[in-house]
Amino acid sequence: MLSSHLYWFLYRRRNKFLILCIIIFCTLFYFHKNDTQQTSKTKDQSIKLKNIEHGKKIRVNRDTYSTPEPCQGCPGENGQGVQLTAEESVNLDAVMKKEFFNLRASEKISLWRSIPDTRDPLCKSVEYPPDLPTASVVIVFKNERWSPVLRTVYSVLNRSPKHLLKEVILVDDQSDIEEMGQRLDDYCEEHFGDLVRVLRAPVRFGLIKAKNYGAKNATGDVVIFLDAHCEANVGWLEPLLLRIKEKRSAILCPGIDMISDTNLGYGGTGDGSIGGFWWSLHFNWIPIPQRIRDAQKTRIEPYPSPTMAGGLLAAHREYFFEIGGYDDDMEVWGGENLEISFRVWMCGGSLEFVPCSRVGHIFRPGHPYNMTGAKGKGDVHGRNSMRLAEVWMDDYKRFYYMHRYDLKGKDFGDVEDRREIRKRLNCKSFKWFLENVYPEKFILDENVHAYGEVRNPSTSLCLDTLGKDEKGSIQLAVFSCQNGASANQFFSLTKTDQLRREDTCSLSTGRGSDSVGVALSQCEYSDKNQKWTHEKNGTIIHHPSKLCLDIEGLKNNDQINLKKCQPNKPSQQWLFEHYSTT
Ligand code: LR7
Ligand code: MN
Repeated sequence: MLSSHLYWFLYRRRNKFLILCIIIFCTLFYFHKNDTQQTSKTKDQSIKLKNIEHGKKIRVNRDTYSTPEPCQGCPGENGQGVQLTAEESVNLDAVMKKEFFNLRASEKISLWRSIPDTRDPLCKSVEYPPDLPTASVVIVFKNERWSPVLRTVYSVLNRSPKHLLKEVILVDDQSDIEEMGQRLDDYCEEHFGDLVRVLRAPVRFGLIKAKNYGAKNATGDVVIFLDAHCEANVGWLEPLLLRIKEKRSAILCPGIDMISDTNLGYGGTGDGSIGGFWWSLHFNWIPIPQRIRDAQKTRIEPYPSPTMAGGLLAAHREYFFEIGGYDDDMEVWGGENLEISFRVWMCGGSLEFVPCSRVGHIFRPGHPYNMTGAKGKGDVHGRNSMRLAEVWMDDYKRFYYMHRYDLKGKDFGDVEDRREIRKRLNCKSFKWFLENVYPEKFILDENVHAYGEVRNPSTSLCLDTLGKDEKGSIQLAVFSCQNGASANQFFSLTKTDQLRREDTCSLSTGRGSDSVGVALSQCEYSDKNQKWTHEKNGTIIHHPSKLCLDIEGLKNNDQINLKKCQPNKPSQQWLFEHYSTT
């Protein structure tokens, strides 16, 4: 229309003045348009992605965090858990056994759903600079199902500013699930163009090598790993990128929210914890120590953590490889999270939790894939952990082998390349890590009077936890002494007079009577009920009660008692495996 009028005017040369006006008008219009583009990038940069099954058509707008069109009445909206009908629940057990989460509930939820904003309210007013580094999100998967994987992808696309998200890379680690084959390629191509790439592992890599593979193919400044059953929350990306912009050598974890494996409800978890570890080289959560809280200027700034859970992290891509990526010879699952944690700290970087970044994860009680590696003879976590202990833990690896006596002398492959990294980067010792990064960690044979197994010589029975989970309070028992082959029999008598294990302390479970049980529960330095001494006459006395550990009449698996002290009674005689000389 406009051009035909223009033509008409020009053709007729009716009025030079009019032409001049048009030129001026066009120039003004051009500059005005450029100006508005600068101030509101949103319009031009939004990308139209097609419908996402279930629910209404939604235009996926990657520029803003704006909540999408609500899928009114759809199951699971606002992060609600999903109730299945009786019909839908038929044989649900079999589904749960195979997938380890409620696939049917997941399939009822839109691939793009709203979830509650679980951030600290303070996070909402943080302003981020526009020139943050870009991110590649790498999601590896083995036998993961369509709906959680695509929901992960959509949450990332929808909740990341477009100019900061370089790409999403899906690495299929040889899944056996048909829908994740060609159908996934086609879907991604049709809906996301080159924004989401699917890479196929040529052989089964295991998640550790698969993550390396994904990161090697990434092109963003920052690489972010997510498990394939996550949901990124509002504003999750910017705080990670900002921190990496400030500190290239910081490896960052978002706060991890809980997505229920049974009904897919999305729940916040708060920020009460940092990552620790057991000497068995399993990850655990510990309460944030006061020293860390004190060092924070505001409660929403990133804070250091000794270790991480593993799956969800952001790192400067080049830095990630400079410090050695992941150990490519670790198989299938496990150990890489502690390995990278120790390594980043010891080699001059830091590991931090970023409270304003929140991502949900489906916690599953099992794995929908084979956990057997080619080399680990089935025990992939054991072998992977051996590799990390051998490279990073110096003499402290003894505590790992105390737990895994069976692995002593077993093959853990070649670790020369990994030791080379440690040399090249001039990394600090594991002792430095314990003293400076994780001073809360109890070291089983330091600052103790005695340690090791606690034997009654007349019966050759030893104090024993019987392998019970020490997360809760458990009764202390006795069992035939294993001569160091069982971590269940390892105790330390500390210089602060606690008779303790790695994380729990002994205390009496009653008062006054002449046969009182002994439990292991959370250590409290100020709790007098946790005070014990080992006397020269061989007894072990519980202080507040003045009663002695007594094994009279006990056999394997019986609970130990406290009785009135009688120093000459053989059932009250105890010997620790080692006595400290210092
Ligand atoms: O052989 C495999 N190949 C894979 O690609 C095995 C698994 N995988 C994929 C899998 O499909 C998934 O997407 O790897 C990802 C992680 O596997 P999960 O989800 O079965 O593992 P997890 O959640 O039980 O494991 C945690 O510990 C692992 C140890 O190796 C990894 O570090 C996981 O990434 C990690 N997950 C988290 O930390 C999520 C947050 C948990 C918390 C708190
Ligand atoms: Mn997971």
